[in-house]
Amino acid sequence: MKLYTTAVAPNPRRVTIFLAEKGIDIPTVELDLGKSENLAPDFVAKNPMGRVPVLEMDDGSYLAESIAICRYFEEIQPEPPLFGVDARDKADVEMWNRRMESEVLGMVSGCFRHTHPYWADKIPQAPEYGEICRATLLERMEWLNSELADREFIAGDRFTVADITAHTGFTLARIPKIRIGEDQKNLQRWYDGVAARPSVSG
Ligand SMILES: N[C@@H](CCC(=O)N[C@@H](CS)C(=O)NCC(=O)O)C(=O)O
Repeated sequence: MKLYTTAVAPNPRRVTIFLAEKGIDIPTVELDLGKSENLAPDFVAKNPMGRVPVLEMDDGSYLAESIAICRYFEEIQPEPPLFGVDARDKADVEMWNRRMESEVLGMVSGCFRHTHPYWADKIPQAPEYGEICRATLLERMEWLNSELADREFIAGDRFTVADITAHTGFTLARIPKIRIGEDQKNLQRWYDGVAARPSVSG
């Protein structure tokens, strides 16, 4: 197997953090998104979306989408469980991971893509939409801060893929200058705790 990735980009980081939590080490191929290597015909043949990450299987087939790749590794190596442990817990992790995708990573990404000069010559930008994403994220941060008052992690008392999704979102948020508020102590405590994990800091 081989992972096509970009070390600093949030979606590939979701997979590399996930793999590090599992103790799985596979070869990687680094793509430079700044040079649009993801849009080169040989890469688009692997993933028609032209996006990283992509997992190349031993049979020569390809699997894209961060969470699909994480799911695959969860199935072939269940320990430690990062998608939940029983029917209810798995459903809770699914719910929280989806929320973190749409309400955190999605909003950060929308703000970054539609307001930052990096994207100006790459995509059609709608700055007003980017600012709506920023405002939505700020509301979601208030909500998450209150959710985290009585539990350690996003989906409960165990570290899961939902923490990985949310954390990569908040890390990316620093680029469009969205910071956890000084009064958002629970969110900051959670962020710092995840940042200190070897899978994230290493
Ligand atoms: N839903 C996809 C999103 C993948 C994605 O957006 N990857 C970004 C890097 S974080 C990318 O390849 N961007 C390049 C581009 O948009 O040109 C996933 O979860 O893997």
